[in-house]
Amino acid sequence: MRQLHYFPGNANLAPHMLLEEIGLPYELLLVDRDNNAHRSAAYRQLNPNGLIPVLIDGDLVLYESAAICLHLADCHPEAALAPVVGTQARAHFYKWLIHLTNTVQPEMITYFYPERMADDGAAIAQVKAHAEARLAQMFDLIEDALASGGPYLLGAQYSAVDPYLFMLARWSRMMARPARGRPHLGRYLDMLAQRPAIARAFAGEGIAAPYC
Ligand SMILES: N[C@@H](CCC(=O)N[C@@H](CS)C(=O)NCC(=O)O)C(=O)O
Repeated sequence: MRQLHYFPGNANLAPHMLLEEIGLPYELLLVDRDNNAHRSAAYRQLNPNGLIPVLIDGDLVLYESAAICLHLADCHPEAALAPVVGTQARAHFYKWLIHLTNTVQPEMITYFYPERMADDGAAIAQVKAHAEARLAQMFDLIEDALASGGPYLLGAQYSAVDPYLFMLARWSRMMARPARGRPHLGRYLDMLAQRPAIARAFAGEGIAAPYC
């Protein structure tokens, strides 16, 4: 049995969308962030970092959203969520997933928790503003990639990097230049929002459209 420990809209969104694409049964378990359940001893048994999400898959306990996405894609080749190993498409799949999880996502964390990076109010505001500016540049480059390729991030094939980008793009929705404000990204996000598995994942987390 699969279980996804989640909080609405958190880093569980991309794995959740993949679970819906795969279509096998799973259970959603709410982590009560409002009461700091992610910091509890019981939750830290699952993820010692105290971060959401965690996937339980049989006797496997797995944290890190991108690792969960890779695991789900590997275990369900019939869902075609990643290109064939050893191909150029697979290399680009790695490039995008690692860029999203290793470059864009940490900048999001800086944006949302700038008080972890500085002590006084002015410095905290500056950290947040710089993170937002860097994220805008990152979304500009993703816009360029979609402009010269598409319709998906890898081109013709939908893959796990698309839900991952959707999740991160959603997190930019309150920024001065949200991801959706760029023409190609806007059309891409509209297209993904129509995907039944994505709509089901949002519904499962109690999030209504528009998502971004
Ligand atoms: N690299 C981790 C990051 C997970 C993460 O930062 N999750 C956030 C929610 S989106 C969280 O649990 N935050 C709680 C906290 O920072 O205290 C992953 O992708 O799984």
